[in-house]
Amino acid sequence: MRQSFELVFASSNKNKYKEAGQILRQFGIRLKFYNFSPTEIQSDLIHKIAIKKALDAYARCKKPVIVEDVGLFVKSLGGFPGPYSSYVYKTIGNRGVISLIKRNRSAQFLSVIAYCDHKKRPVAFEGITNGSISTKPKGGGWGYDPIFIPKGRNKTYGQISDKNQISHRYRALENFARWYCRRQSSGR
Ligand code: ITT
Repeated sequence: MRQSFELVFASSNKNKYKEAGQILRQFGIRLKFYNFSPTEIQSDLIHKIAIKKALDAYARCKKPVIVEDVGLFVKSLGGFPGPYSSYVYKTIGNRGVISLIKRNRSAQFLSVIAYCDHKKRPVAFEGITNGSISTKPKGGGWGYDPIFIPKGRNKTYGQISDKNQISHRYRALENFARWYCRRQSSGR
């Protein structure tokens, strides 16, 4: 019989938790939500931010925990908003991002999942989905979903029903889950 594991997902964003829960269920991992507002460090590296978030989250919840940091990188804006995606979403929002793009609409969503336990040596896993930014917001979803069109599609994340099978989050969590399940099975 397949083993089942339980882990804490620490975030201030329930949408991320819901998607992560659906994705990890396929790998036999159940998630519990831990409401946590990270003090985000100023860094241009999503990996660094995720590692720091994981250490802070473990210090608070004292249980094996995963966190996620995400950046939306627009090529013609030199990678902006990247590590500032959360702030940019809260301030100028989707229409603001669209208004900045004058030429090449290529973009990339990067997710870094970081795991931390009592060893306090966080491990990070990356997932990337390439795509482009739409000319206007379309569909539902949350965050940047209405403006991100994954490569090979002509609809935004907010218009498709299989986001969780192709998203940056899915790819990072798949990498994490393979590592985690192997590690749990080997009893380390
Ligand atoms: P944390 O508390 O976990 O940090 P957050 O919402 O601040 O939650 P991030 O910094 O990781 O999350 O995300 C940066 C921004 O990107 C933020 O505005 C999110 O809403 C948005 N975002 C992240 N993943 C997304 C997705 O799958 N679809 C649409 N927008 C997303």
